[in-house]
Amino acid sequence: MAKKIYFAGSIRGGRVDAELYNRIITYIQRTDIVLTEHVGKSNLSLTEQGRERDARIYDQDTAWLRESDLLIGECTCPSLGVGYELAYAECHGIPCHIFYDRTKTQLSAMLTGNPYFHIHPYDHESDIYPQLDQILHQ
Ligand code: 6IA
Repeated sequence: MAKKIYFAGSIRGGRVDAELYNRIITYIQRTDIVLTEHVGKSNLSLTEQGRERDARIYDQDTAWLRESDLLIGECTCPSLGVGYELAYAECHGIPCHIFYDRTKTQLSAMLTGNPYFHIHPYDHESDIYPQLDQILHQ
């Protein structure tokens, strides 16, 4: 059965990897359901639009997190929101897989130091997809 995947990637933390997110999301969608397809879109509005609108984003995203089977995060570009989502997922027992490009960044010790998280450092984007196959089809 298709899994529900919460894909987490930086939005206000910076959109330098947005195209990579989109490729990962498209790959996952070949077999499974991505609840957060918007994270890979190129035309996202990054500007703050008030606490009320952000409250709707928070409510929707935390509801999706609670119903997801798995969180897959691309964490090369640091993001406070993604860090929060990882901690939220851990609190709700959602398995979390974290990818990051080790040639570009070092991950926070708060992630690599937590044995709850499955950490997948990679050197090339092409390393990501076989690992996704294993995660999604185990
Ligand atoms: O702190 P950041 O903005 O980098 O946090 C990014 C993470 O928070 C992502 O993994 C998203 O799941 C979540 N997130 C942050 N902003 C939004 C958002 N903004 N919409 C949905 N999820 C968000 C509005 C864009 C919308 C018009 C599509």
